[in-house]
Amino acid sequence: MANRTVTDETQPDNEGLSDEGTTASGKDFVGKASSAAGGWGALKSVGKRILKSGQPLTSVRTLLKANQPHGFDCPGCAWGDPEHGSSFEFCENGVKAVSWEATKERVTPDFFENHTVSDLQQWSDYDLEHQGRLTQPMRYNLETDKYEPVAWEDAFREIGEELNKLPDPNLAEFYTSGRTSNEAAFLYQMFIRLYGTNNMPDCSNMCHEASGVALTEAIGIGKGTVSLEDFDECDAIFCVGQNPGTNHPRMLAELRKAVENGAKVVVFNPLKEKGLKRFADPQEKLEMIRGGSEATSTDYFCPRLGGDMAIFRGMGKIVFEAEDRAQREGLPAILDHTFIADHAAGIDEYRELCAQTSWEQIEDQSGLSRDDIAYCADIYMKSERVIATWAMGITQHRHSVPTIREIASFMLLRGNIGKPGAGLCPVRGHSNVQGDRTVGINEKAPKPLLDAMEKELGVPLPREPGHNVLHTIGAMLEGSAKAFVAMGGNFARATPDSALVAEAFSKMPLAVHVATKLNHGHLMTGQKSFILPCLGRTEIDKNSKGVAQMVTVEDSMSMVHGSGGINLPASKHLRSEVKIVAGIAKATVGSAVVDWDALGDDNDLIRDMIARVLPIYGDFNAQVRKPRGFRLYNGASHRDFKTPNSKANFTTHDLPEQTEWQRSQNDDGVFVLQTFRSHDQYNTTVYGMDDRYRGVFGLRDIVFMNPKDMRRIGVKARGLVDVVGVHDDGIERVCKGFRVVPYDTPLGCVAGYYPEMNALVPHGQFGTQSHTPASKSVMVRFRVIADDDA
Ligand SMILES: Nc1nc2c(c(=O)[nH]1)N[C@H]1C(S)=C(S)[C@@H](COP(=O)(O)OP(=O)(O)OC[C@H]3O[C@@H](n4cnc5c(=O)[nH]c(N)nc54)[C@H](O)[C@@H]3O)O[C@H]1N2
Ligand SMILES: Nc1nc2c(c(=O)[nH]1)N[C@H]1C(S)=C(S)[C@@H](COP(=O)(O)OP(=O)(O)OC[C@H]3O[C@@H](n4cnc5c(=O)[nH]c(N)nc54)[C@H](O)[C@@H]3O)O[C@H]1N2
Ligand SMILES: [Mo]
Repeated sequence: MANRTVTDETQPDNEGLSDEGTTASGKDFVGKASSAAGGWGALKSVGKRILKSGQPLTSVRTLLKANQPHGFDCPGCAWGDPEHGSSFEFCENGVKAVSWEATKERVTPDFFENHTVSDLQQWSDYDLEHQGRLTQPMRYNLETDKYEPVAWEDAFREIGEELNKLPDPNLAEFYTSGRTSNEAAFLYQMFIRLYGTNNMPDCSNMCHEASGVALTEAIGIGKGTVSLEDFDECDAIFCVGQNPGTNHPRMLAELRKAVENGAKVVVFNPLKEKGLKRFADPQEKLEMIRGGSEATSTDYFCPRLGGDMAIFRGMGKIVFEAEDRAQREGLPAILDHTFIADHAAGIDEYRELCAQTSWEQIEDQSGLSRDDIAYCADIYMKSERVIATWAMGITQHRHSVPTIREIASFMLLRGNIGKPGAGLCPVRGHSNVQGDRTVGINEKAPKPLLDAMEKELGVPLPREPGHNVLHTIGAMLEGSAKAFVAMGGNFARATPDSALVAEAFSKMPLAVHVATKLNHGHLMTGQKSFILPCLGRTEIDKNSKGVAQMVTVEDSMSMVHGSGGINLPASKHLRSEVKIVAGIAKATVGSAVVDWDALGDDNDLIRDMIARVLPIYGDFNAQVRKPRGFRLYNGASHRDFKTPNSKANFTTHDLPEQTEWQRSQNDDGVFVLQTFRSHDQYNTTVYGMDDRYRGVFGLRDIVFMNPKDMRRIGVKARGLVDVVGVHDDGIERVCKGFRVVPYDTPLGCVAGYYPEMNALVPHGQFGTQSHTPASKSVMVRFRVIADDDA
């Protein structure tokens, strides 16, 4: 079977782009893209990063401890750690995340004395975070428009007083970003529930919520089923809607190994992401010397935005047709009938859905031909063990839940769940986003968790579901939200309609940010605002008895690891997230039910409590002290499906009547925009202005567009446009002054960077069931300001 890469007329190959703009004028932001991910480019970037941190020795020492049995868990991503790592796993992403935290730059009270908040609001995301680590708790003074130092205990007392003034606890919103450890998150949700609300918006609502919802329905657990070892044993991987070269670089080693082992790696991605083509592993010394690189995929297809559900439906059709043929001709079965009979429900309805879906609809939504889809289905049918992986390219559409149900159904057909070398793998984003959910950061937590919490605490807790991110935005915009507390993150910049959200923040009576670095969210000050600086994961955290404290996190493969810092804290005033939560909680709900001082001083006590409430943690304190931790029980990976009917369920969703791409075709000049990450950012943290793998340098206000579309709207390379939102809710959305970059993206599909483009993402367009903002299918049009780089 020859390998395929789709490069037809609608999808011109953009390798030619590399030759553009190599002269050195300020305007030439399109340059030579790397030919493979990793390699010397990555090493060079790492070297620069380490020098830039100002603490080269500390940085190197710190890196050697990343993801090692006795080090800290790398805050870079949620990819799993190998069982027998010898030296540290090199990863450009990890280096950036670690040196970002280990910088020698500091944001001291003097800094705030020298700059008003209104001043700082004019700074870029990049400039703000590059000022370095926050050093002292600060309180906003409305009169001077400056942040001023405040003692920890005063901050806690005032925050408690403000929260207790609210007539209804449901007027407060408690956000969590996914770096927060299990211990801090558990304490935080306990405090929030004792305070009286389930308003727990978290970054997961904007991220893998759709995976959680879809997989819970399909297989009874909202998590992936694979472990890292499965990648060594698989025959095929479908890698869909993700860019691991940038966002989970350690995954490239697995993809590459799979290709070397003879497995097929099939990619569906509208863009030809470098890392999904070739990877030079900086850990392979010989290869580095020879300048070689190896393939990370065998077959690459570029569907239209939002077209993946149609592809999987099409492949399902082909599989059923092949099964019918096999039965007619007395050939071996294609479906895994034993698995389906023993473990699955609803195949007849799914077969019917597949039969009813027309090829015309499948080809139009996906942009792939029936032939191409049949080719992929053939790979699936010839493989005994198949893994499907995905990330934001799948989860940030209106029909994300149906799409993930479709992927799961397709995998069930041949029993590809719960056997070695096979399974589902939603690749999580933040390093502990999965763990935060497991320990109770959930606005609609399952009843058993709430029952167990009540039993542990001996008091009733609120049962009404609380706010997710979109509900919180709604409450802010209508003015009913009166307090906002953030455990990390950058809510105001990460959320859709960021311009509106920013405005709403200024009316908020109380805003509290627990953070490591300054960001725009902190500058959208309400009447009372606090910045509470915390220790980062790389830093030593000692309790009052001088005993070093460890925290724990859970990766995408349900592995729970310990993480203990090794660097000295950035400032002697910093406190751990655990201690900060305990401080706010004590000042707000008092210590009658929970001894916050004791828990805040000993993470072992928190872990004991977690294990009492959530028995899956077993003897948590003992297990987590084993090298590399332990795996939480994952029923689906043992074919123990914890669904109401105890079966894995096939989907019952129709394809969307129209995808956004199809809708955009009704109106000349309307495009579908995906908002994604450059190679030099971590969500709202902008490390630098380059996107090396895509060949873009020194600029982020850009739009990637197919050259044919550029001709259609009358703009040349580097032309200047305003990007205007097309959404019929009467709100004007515009991003002004963006440069157009010709790029190999399907016709009608454009791309740009988040968070800059969040002003265009409408909060009213979100995933059915998941409430995830549809930030990969935003309808826009263009106003051409200058047709070339004038
Ligand atoms: N360095 C770095 N690492 C990170 C992060 C970071 O910002 N920087 N963020 C972390 C977080 S929180 C997360 S959630 C993950 C995000 O990891 P990713 O999901 O890889 O992140 P995105 O940059 O949003 O990339 C989306 C990818 O999906 C493709 N895509 C978009 N729409 C579609 C579609 O409709 N169909 C298909 N098939 N593909 C599509 C895009 O072309 C792009 O390659 O990474 C984590 N790791
Ligand atoms: N348009 C668009 N919007 C998106 C996305 C998209 O693809 N497109 N992706 C979405 C996704 S997947 C996600 S996960 C969200 C991310 O949303 P968030 O998680 O809210 O955002 P981050 O940018 O990761 O947060 C960065 C801030 O976290 C703080 N921080 C860093 N480390 C720590 C720590 O150890 N402790 C504490 N307390 N604070 C810390 C720092 O102050 C830093 O400024 O954005 C979402 N928004
Ligand atoms: Mo994420």
